[in-house]
Amino acid sequence: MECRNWIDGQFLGAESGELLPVTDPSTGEVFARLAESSQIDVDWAVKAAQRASQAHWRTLGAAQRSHLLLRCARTLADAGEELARLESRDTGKPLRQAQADAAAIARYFEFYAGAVDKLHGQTIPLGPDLTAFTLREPLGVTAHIIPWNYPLQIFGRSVAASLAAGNTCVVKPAEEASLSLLRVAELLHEAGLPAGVLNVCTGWGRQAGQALACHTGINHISFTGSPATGRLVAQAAAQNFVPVTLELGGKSPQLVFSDADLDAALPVVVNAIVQNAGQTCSAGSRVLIQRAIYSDFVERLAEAFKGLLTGAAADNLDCGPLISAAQRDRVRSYLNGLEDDGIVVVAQGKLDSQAPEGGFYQVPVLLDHVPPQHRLAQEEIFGPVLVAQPFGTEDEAVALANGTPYSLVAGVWTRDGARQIRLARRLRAGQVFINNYGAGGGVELPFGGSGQSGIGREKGFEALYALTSLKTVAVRHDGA
Ligand code: TXE
Repeated sequence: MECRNWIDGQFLGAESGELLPVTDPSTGEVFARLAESSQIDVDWAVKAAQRASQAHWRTLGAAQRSHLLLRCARTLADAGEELARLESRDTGKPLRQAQADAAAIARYFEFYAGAVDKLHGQTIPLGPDLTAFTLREPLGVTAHIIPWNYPLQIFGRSVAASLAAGNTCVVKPAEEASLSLLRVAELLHEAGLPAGVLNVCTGWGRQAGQALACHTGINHISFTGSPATGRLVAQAAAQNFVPVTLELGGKSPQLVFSDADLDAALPVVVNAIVQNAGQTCSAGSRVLIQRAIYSDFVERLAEAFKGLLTGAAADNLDCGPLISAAQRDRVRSYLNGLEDDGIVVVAQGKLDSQAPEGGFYQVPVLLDHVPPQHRLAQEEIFGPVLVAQPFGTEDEAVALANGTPYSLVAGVWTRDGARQIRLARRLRAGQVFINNYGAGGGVELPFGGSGQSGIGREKGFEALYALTSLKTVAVRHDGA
């Protein structure tokens, strides 16, 4: 399969003619090639987006934009199975997880289709002779640099919001997983999205991604990825005084108190680290357990981990492969020399006997006795590795939970209502979930962190506010 960029309503090969290989994580085999875009291709895409913005998109009536985005949502929903199969092959995630992602992208378009005509300014009373009001205007062309872990979902949350806000978009998917987004671009065109409103340039991050981040025709950048690359993107944005939204991952804790409904907590704690093989920005990668129930709960987690099966994406097991050999080696590097640090592997999942030889597999691992300052407890591993840590008091739980450079999500399991509210306020996280984790996807819920987790909020109405420019107008009308 040879794929081209989607620019100005058509597929176009890279100007250089160069291609880069796409590997199936379940087998390690190359099964497609992508256009290796350079600054020239990115420039074509940005110019197409600028033309579309000026020609019609930014001035299109809210109701018309809403209807069109709703048609996009229906088209994506109809193509859900096709998109899920593509995503599953490309990213290695079990098919049912990719099906959930395909449903989510349609839902993002549906949500933002419904939000377009509810995006209002305000009126500000200034006295009898002056009336002031605010207008929310499109920014222009927005850039979307997307990682490989959830291409469909992350495209949905940032591109649907940006189109709804009246912007046109240029997307740079990850070199490891671009296929579903090229198909999405084509489908959206079929649904009626005019040429140039959405453009997709594939290629290497340091080449196509950097060219997009630095382009002077861009008016906003949404980036999801690593803190190191996020810093480069923010520096590029600073050169052009362009606002950025950075979503840079986490080391999110789930706090399990002794009064919690442990039967309810257990499967959710396991799923929060096993989903997408732990390659999730909001993965619950630390479980903090109150001492009174520590051994019992760790034992129950261990039983669950031993039953987890890892294998090829198409086999739809608990866990698929990691995205690449590099990511697998990165995760394994965290698991070397554990005994020297006194860290205990409490339990591991199993590799399916049918898993192809060349796939990038890492079974889920549950670790105990990890010192709070150890890199396993501090750094984002981005693999199916869960660190268990005990705490005594609520204060200790909060100190442990807040004791990393990240602050994306936290989960709390307790039946004590007052403690639920106290912890919701004391935990340093962009989202706090009480007696659940993720609220079923959260298209409507503002999402993002601070510190090493990034800057700004996506999802919900907050995304629309970030993707519009606020203009204040004051009118003097003497004699009123
Ligand atoms: O990320 P990068 P990588 C974390 C996770 C993972 C680590 C490395 O811990 O192990 O990052 O993953 C594009 N200018 N997350 O190397 O480099 C790149 O092409 C502009 C967490 O894949 O950040 C891709 O599209 N763009 C995260 C995107 O940036 C550049 C999801 C992400 O790649 C660029 C992914 C540059 N100079 C990784 N260099 C999350 N928050 O969910 C690369 N890119």
